[in-house]
Amino acid sequence: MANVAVIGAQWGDEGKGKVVDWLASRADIVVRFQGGHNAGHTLVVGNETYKLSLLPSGVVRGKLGIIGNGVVLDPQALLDEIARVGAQGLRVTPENLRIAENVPLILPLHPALDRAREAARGAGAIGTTGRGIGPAYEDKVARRAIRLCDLAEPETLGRKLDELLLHHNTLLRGLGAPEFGKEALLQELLALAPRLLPFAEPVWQRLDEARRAGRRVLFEGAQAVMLDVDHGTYPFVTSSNTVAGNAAAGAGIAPAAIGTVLGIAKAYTTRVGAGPFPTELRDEIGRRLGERGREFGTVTGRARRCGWFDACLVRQAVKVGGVQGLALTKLDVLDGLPEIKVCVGYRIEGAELRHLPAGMQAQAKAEPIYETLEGWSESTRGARRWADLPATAVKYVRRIEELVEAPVALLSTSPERDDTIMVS
Ligand code: 2SA
Ligand code: MG
Repeated sequence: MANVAVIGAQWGDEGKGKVVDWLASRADIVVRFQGGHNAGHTLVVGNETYKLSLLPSGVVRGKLGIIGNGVVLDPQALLDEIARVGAQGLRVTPENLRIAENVPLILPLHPALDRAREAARGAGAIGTTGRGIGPAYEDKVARRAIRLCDLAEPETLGRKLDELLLHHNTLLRGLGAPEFGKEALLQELLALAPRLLPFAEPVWQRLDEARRAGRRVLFEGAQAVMLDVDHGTYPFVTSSNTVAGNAAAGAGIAPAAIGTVLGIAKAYTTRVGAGPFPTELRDEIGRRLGERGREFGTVTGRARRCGWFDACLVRQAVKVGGVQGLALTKLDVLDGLPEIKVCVGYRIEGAELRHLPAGMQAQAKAEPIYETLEGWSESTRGARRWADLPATAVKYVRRIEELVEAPVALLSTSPERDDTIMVS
């Protein structure tokens, strides 16, 4: 197997954790290249359920995990997560986890700003995870971020904290939120340094060596294409590029090394947080999808909004995200529905479109154009062979392939890793 990048093709929570876990058994190294602890990947391994936010999923399967420079790293959240999985019997040490020395850090002032801004937005809130992701990326781009390597240089740290606090305290004051003092932050970071620095290294070197040795790398995306800061439903997006192209920049490796790009999509659609969602169902069917699919956020526990599969949007995600094949998950949640709708385009003020335009108002007004397919009464849960699926379920999958213009390469029929069908 060549290298593979896995990205979400909708608004997140497509079941990337399981598919990454399935692929991790065939890889040597698993790399996170964007996002932070706003991600929530659930892995079911036998009787253990691991909820990972920052750790690359491969560590659960004894693979080397790498956190790339494209991630924003909350040191305390990482240490907490390491302690949490440690209590489940999984040891994370510098032997199985390496972190890019140039990764920007999330400090306590980032979630404080994130939450104060969300509160100030009131009804116009984005519905962020409140983890400080946006403010941390802002600091990175503004060239004032504190990076992991700075923990080894107390002088640099002091100087950068001055600049950072000047900026943040001005903003926090304006929002009526408590300000931060330098000394406490400095001491906190210096105390974390000896626990974090053993993980730090120029990971690009390790990846280069791995490439030359023919070792297989799996790039694990977080969030999804429709939450991409450029290509998503802006401003209702996260603050990183979630498309496969960012795997190269966010890890420090050649674009050609990314390999095959697999997009993950649920057999229906969900979204957490605010923003346009043309196929959202605010009715009994929407509630049924949420219940049967257990649609609650891994990180925040928020209930997810549910709706029909939007083939128009996934097709767009396939194009901009560089997706070569799809893994379709949670097909079983549709079991027992007499008919199933699929969105094939939008009607916006009388015009019919085959893509979602970028304007906020246009996106909010987009009404789905549906195609109706026949459902199935049989259970598809746990199916492991294509031949085990009812004919109408096969038809549904085949129609999705046509509409999104990408083949369905994998079909996942339960959270268990082995309940996966390779589609040929
Ligand atoms: P942020 O916190 O700045 O990244 O939020 C901006 C938008 O991005 C959405 N977002 C997500 N959507 C789905 N899943 C995510 N991760 C968790 C999970 C979510 C949870 O995997 O379960 O536990 O609630 C995720 N992370 C960010 C977010 O909802 C905003 O719309
Ligand atoms: Mg998730």
